[in-house]
Order: sequence, then C-alpha cells, then structure tokens
Amino acid sequence: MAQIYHSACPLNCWDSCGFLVTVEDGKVTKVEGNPDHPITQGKICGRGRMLENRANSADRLLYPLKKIDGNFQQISWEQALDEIAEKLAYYKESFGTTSVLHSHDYANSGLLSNLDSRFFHLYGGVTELTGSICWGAGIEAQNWDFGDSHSHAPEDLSNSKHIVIWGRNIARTNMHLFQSLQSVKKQGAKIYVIDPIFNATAKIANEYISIKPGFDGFLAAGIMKELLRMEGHDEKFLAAHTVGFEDVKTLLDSVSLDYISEVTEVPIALITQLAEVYADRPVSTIIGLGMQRYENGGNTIRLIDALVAVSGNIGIPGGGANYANKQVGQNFDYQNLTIPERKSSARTFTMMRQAEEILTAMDPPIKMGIVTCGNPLTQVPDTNRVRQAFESLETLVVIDQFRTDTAELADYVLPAATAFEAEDVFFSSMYHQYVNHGPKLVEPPGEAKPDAWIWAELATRLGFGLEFDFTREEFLKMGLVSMSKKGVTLEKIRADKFAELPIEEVPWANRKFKTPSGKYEFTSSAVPDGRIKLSLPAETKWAKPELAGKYPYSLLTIHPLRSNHSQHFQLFQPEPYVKVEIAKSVAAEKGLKDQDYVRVWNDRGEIHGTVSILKTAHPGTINIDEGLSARFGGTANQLTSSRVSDNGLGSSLYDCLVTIEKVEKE
Ligand SMILES: Nc1nc2c(c(=O)[nH]1)N[C@H]1C(S)=C(S)[C@@H](COP(=O)(O)OP(=O)(O)OC[C@H]3O[C@@H](n4cnc5c(=O)[nH]c(N)nc54)[C@H](O)[C@@H]3O)O[C@H]1N2
Ligand SMILES: Nc1nc2c(c(=O)[nH]1)N[C@H]1C(S)=C(S)[C@@H](COP(=O)(O)OP(=O)(O)OC[C@H]3O[C@@H](n4cnc5c(=O)[nH]c(N)nc54)[C@H](O)[C@@H]3O)O[C@H]1N2
Ligand code: SF4
Ligand SMILES: [Mo]
Repeated sequence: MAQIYHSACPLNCWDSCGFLVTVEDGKVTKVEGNPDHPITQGKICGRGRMLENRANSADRLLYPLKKIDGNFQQISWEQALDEIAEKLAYYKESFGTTSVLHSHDYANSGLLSNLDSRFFHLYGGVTELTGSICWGAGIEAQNWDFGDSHSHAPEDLSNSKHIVIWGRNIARTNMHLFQSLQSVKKQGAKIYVIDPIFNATAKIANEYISIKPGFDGFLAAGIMKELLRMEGHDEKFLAAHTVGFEDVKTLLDSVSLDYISEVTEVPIALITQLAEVYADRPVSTIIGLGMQRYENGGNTIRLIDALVAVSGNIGIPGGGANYANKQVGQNFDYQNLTIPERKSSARTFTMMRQAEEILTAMDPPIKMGIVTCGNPLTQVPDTNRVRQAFESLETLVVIDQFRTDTAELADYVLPAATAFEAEDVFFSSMYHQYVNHGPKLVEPPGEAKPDAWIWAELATRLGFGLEFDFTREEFLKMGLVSMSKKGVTLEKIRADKFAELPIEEVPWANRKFKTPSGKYEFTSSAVPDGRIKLSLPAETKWAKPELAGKYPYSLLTIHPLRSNHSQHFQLFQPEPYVKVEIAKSVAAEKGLKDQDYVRVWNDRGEIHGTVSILKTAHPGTINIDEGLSARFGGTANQLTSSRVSDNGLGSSLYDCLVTIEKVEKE
C-alpha cells in the first residue's frame, strides 16, 4: 500500500526543499514538495522530482566493483574493504598518510556526509582539498570585507525598494527565490538583472543590463564613481563603521567613466541610472556565483560589496550583499563529528588545481585517491589534465551511486546509498535558515550502503573502529549539541519535519563585523596588501591580445536547467546532447545558424555540439551548459582553465576564450 512520508532534498542547491515522498512496496514511487515547508510551499523542481528515477534507476551501482585487466568485475564487500584497507595501511606505512588524496565536492547536503573527514582525520590526515570551484573566490572576498559571508533571511526581501540581481540565474537555479521576486515585484519592488545572457530571470526585470563577461568589478567601480559624484553615498556609515575608504577613492580616481564604459560595454547612462538606484535605499543586491568564476573574481565581489557599503545598504532591512549564508551551517558542531585534532599530518591542494598537484606532488607523491560526493572528471576544470592525473594514481577508489566518468577510471567502485535510504538532516548554507529531516524510507538496492557504513568498516579494519561505533542517531546528536541547547533537538526536527535555525535576519545590523578591526574593511587587514584592485579577467583582448586574436569568444559553462551538474542527464529521454548557445554576433561572424553542427575549441581542448542562437546575449558570448558526461559528448570542462582566482581560493571556469567553426557531423 502506498504511504506518504516527509523527507528532504539532498542536492547541492540554494533551496534545500522539504519533500513528501510516496513509498510503495519498499520503493520510492513519487517525490513532491511539502506544502507545510515555509520555503518549499509544496513546489519543487524537476531535479527534485527526478530523485525518484535516480533512486530506482537500472543504472544504479549495486555491488562493489574491482577493475581486473581493464574490466570491472563484481566482488564481495569483504574483499573490497579488506583490499582497500590493506592499501591504506601500506601507503601510510611506506609513504605517510598524505600520500592519499581525498577528492570530493558537496553533492549531499546531509550533516553525516561530513563523516568522511572523521575517517581521514583518524587515519592520520590525508591530502585534502581547499577552496571551492563553486564559490571560493566570493566567500574569501566576503571574509575579507565583512569577516564572513551572511545573507538576509528570505522574508526580508519584501523590505527592498530595489533588487539588483547580479550574475545569478535565479529562475533556473533558485526557484523559490524566483517566486519571491515575482511577488515583491507585484508589491512595487523594482528588479534589475546584470548578466551577459538575457536569461529567464531577466524576463521579469524592470531593467536588463548586458555586460561583457568578467567586467562586473569595473561596473561596480563606475556606479560608485557616479554615486559619489551625486553625493548619494552614506557618509555616516562610512565614517563610523568602515576602514580603508580612502583607498577606494584613490582606486576610483585612477580610472575614468569612459574607460569603464568601454571595457564593460555598458553605456554611461545606464551606469548613472544604477547609481541613482543604489542611492535610493533599501537596495538588496543578490550576488551570483557566475561572475566570480574568473581570475579577477575575488576583486569583483569585493568591488560589489564596496558599492553596497558605500551606498549604505549594509545592516538595514531590505539591503545586503547577499552571496552565501554561512550563518546557517555555523549552527552545527562539525568538530564533534570530524575531530580534526586527531590528525597528525596535513597537506592541502586547491580544489581547482588538484590535477596539476597530483601530477607534480613530491614528498610524498600521491599514491591513492578516494573520491566521495563528487565527479571530478566531469566537473573539475581542464578535463584532459584531470584524466591524466587520476589515471596516474596507483589506486583510485570512487564511492558513488552511478558509474560516472570518474568511476570509469577507478580500481574500486563502491555503491553508495541515496538520501532516501538512510536517516540524516539536510540544510544549505546558501539561502534559507531551515534544516529538514530525512528519515530512512527504503532499503538501499542490491548491496549499496550508506557512506558512513563504508567508513566504519574501513575504520574497523584499520584499528580505529571504536571511533565509528555509533548509530546514525548518535552521530546526528553529536552534530546537534549546540543547537539542542537552543531547543532545536533531533527529536524536535524529527517530529516537526523541519526546524528554523537561529540566524540574524538582517546581518550586520549591529554594525559589528567579524573582521580584525571589527569594522567593514574596504582595505582588508587580514592579508598583507588588502587593498581592492581593479583587475582584468585573465583571458580578454585587454590582457592577452594574441590569445584573443586566436580565440575571440567568451565561453560560459553555466548550470543546466534540468540536471544538478552531472547527476540527472543520464535519466533524460531523449538522450541529452551538447547544445552550443551563441550570441547573434557570433552567428553572424561565423555564418552559423540554428542546428548547425560545430566544434568549439582552444589550446586546452575541443567539444562538438549543435548550435542554438540566443535571442539576446552579449556580443561574443558562447554558452555550453556544464555537467554533460563524456558519453553524451561532454564535458565542457575540456575547454576551461584550472587557474585559481586572484585570492587563491576560487576557480576561473568562465574566464575562458574559445573559437568556433561549422563541421560535418561524425
Ligand atoms: N538547475 C540547477 N540549479 C542549480 C544547480 C544546477 O546544477 N542546476 N547547481 C546549484 C549550485 S551547486 C550552484 S553553485 C548554484 C549556482 O547558481 P547561479 O549563480 O544562479 O548559477 P550559475 O550557473 O553559477 O551562474 C550563472 C549566471 O551568471 C551569469 N554570468 C556568467 N558570467 C558572468 C559575468 O561575468 N557577469 C555577470 N554579471 N554574470 C555572469 C550567467 O550568464 C548566469 O546567468 O545553483 C544551484 N542550483
Ligand atoms: N564548467 C563548469 N564546471 C563546473 C561548474 C560550472 O559552472 N561550470 N560548476 C561548479 C560547481 S558550482 C559545483 S558545486 C561543482 C559540482 O561538482 P560535483 O559535486 O562533482 O558534481 P555532481 O555532478 O553533483 O557530482 C556529484 C557526484 O556525487 C554523487 N553522490 C551524490 N550523493 C552522494 C552520496 O551521498 N554519497 C556519495 N559517495 N556520492 C554521492 C553523485 O552521484 C555524483 O556522481 O561543479 C563545478 N564545475
Ligand atoms: S534541487 Fe533545489 S529546488 Fe529542486 S527540489 Fe531540490 S532543493 Fe528544491
Ligand atoms: Mo556550486
């Protein structure tokens, strides 16, 4: 008989939805939105609904696999775990624990997905990844400016007069914020979208500003110049709560509005109009992740933060430099779960340059890689290099639910359970402040096991099994100690299905910043030269004229509509293909029309696909959605660069020049 249970979306997404899941004969048969959940309000996206198809897919990994003579063969868990534990013991003994690399991303937003770190810390400390391909540059930028990255609570949007959506694809990536935008617009709020692509969010904007990719920092500088000229800035806030404003003024004086308009390709009249908007508080700035995936990404976000600060839009209802919402995750006790103090060795590689680092590491070299909650072969930049790096490892273990591009390279593939197959609590530090409960609803298919079971089994074989001798309930309680003291206990989350976490609805309202000076720092004192810089992206005609001569077009590889990265594409009917979206100017220059088959390439790689001409996009822009695996003609990351952002912690995925030509279909 069909029964309906509450559950939660585990996907890496802004919305962190509450679900109602139908279970019939021990199988999940339907996933819907929980109407009682304050954010979800009964509506979820196709990626959430398709978690049913993912859980029941015939392509799920069901048994441990070992590659023998180039082919995968099914082996028992005993054999897989014994052999992997033996290798871990051998590498520790012979080369030290940092000869093992833990490569991961954040594909499961459950609290207990952090238990992988507990395992690696107790093992002795492996080579870990720092920074983030996703949002690293912006997080570090806000750490320097504010001391942390906090957003206003979703409800606060109704206090905004103006909402500037800067490089975010809200209609596609954050559906419940899109719904809020539609409703506050009806109440009179004005919406502005700044983006090289006229996306679905732009359709509801009062004004759309088309910009040259990678030049948003310059645009923010132009708006600040105009704001100061028209005396729309907030003198009181600047005098009482900030340091380093003189440095910003010097920077702004070093560049003319004409130059800014030339490089951003935004008319001066529009820059002036945006300055008028910023002077008319409160303005909510919703900062996207797209525009910080450039070499100058850290400075871009700092310049936008600076504009929000100069215009007096920090710490007021309806304002904010809304990027991430780290205060949500800060409610949990990760230290109890991961016990970092137990590791005795440490080494870090940046997430972006994991391939180069694997290939060049000495002392010790990387011998073994263990991949969890990530698919680096598809998602990490410069695929050809990533492939070379992972192929060079003596032993590669991939723990996943599907046979991904990365799993194809593995020596051992271990089948992981999905979120419906083990209890956890789910949340996201991106947007809202609710934590959702996800009970165990069904048994994992075949011999698939929750990741935590795998860590416990390996720990037992390596002699620290006692540290994993806890039930999931006990582990969850370890992560909820501080919250329990504030009344948010596991029992309450279970009973209520979700719980509101304590956060500040209007961050920085008390003007106490988490920076070293306690003030908003235009010039950061957390680093040696903390002044903001007006810097160019790496791949442009201004910075690299020769490269731009050969590869004149800017390639964006934005997030796909119906898939969370690489996770849903294999479920599509008909099969997905590489769609190459091009601006009209590119079509005109290259004589291309819709449905033409093309190759897109640069010195790093090449991809083939089918042309779709974008109705409105900045001249010279091309987009190929990220996430398609090799078997469907991907990945777009064959073209992207693994350069890190200016502040060392982010990627430069969209800072990528390419060219394009028509070819015969193979
Ligand atoms: N459907 C769907 N939703 C998702 C995901 C998914 O894979 N699919 N992934 C989730 C994850 S992990 C994340 S990080 C978020 C990301 O959420 P978003 O930040 O909304 O999405 P992105 O695709 O990273 O950002 C792309 C936007 O930035 C614009 N952009 C690119 N370069 C520039 C630039 O130089 N300047 C300006 N102004 N705009 C620029 C693009 O045109 C696009 O509109 O989405 C989450 N939600
Ligand atoms: N070119 C380009 N590249 C990009 C981006 C871009 O915009 N352009 N976006 C970047 C961004 S924002 C992000 S966040 C990353 C995402 O990068 P990834 O997180 O690597 O991408 P996913 O495709 O979500 O892969 C996650 C894998 O984890 C598996 N998985 C899911 N749940 C579990 C679990 O509970 N346990 C285990 N063991 N495995 C699980 C899934 O089956 C899937 O294979 O990609 C980045 N890469
Ligand atoms: S992917 Fe995002 S919007 Fe879709 S159901 Fe999950 S949390 Fe909600
Ligand atoms: Mo992301």
